[in-house]
Amino acid sequence: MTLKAIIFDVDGTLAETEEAHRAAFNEAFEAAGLDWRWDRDEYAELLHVGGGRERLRHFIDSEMPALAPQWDDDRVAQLHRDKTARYQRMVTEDGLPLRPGVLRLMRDARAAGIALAICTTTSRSNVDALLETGFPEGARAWFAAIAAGEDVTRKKPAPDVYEVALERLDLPPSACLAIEDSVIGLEAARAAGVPTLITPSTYTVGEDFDAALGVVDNLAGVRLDWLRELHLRAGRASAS
Ligand code: XBP
Ligand code: MG
Repeated sequence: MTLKAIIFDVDGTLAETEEAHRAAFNEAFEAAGLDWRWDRDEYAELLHVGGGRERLRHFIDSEMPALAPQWDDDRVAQLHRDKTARYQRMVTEDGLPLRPGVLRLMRDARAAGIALAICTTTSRSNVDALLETGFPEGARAWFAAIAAGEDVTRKKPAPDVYEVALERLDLPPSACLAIEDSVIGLEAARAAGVPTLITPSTYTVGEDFDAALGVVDNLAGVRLDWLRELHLRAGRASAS
């Protein structure tokens, strides 16, 4: 089937956002008078839980179960809201550069009539913050569909957020290609039937991407013709 849409993951794929997320978590912990601090190694482990609120819940339940009764879901959500505000301030005030090749590939796809979509476990407001700072003005209109964390109850690796994006695009999964940076993103896209190219981020390099269509260091060298060919081959392979 012809390639009709490219679905981009956000965190780790459009930009190396996770250090800002980690810093925002640690700032929120400090502001709340908590002595929790996540270092890089611990955060790399925690990233296997998709969604910051879910990640916090998992951390409390697994690392400090004795405290869990004091941390109901509302309290976790409140702490996560503060983290989100801090993250957005970092993105809008400091800016976060897009990864190499992202903008060019998007422009080439648009020029070729291929739709763009976004599929992420982070919040819609975090996506907007990145769209407003890292992208040219008006880039929000480039995307035929945006599916974010609040659109689903089950986050990646569940396929739900991809299913929402496909519904909004009104396309079958075989007409799309996902670009992800992580194994949980790959699992989510594949579970929704979307062939996936991986561009590992600093946090996910070294994960097992055997199930991906391909793995590239970044999108700088990725040409649209090559992507179309990759997608076509995936279609032929699944038909045979
Ligand atoms: C990666 C995630 C997100 C971010 C933090 O999202 O799992 O949870 O780590 O964002 P993506 P929130 O699907 O874009 O790779 O704290 O807003 O959840
Ligand atoms: Mg990601």
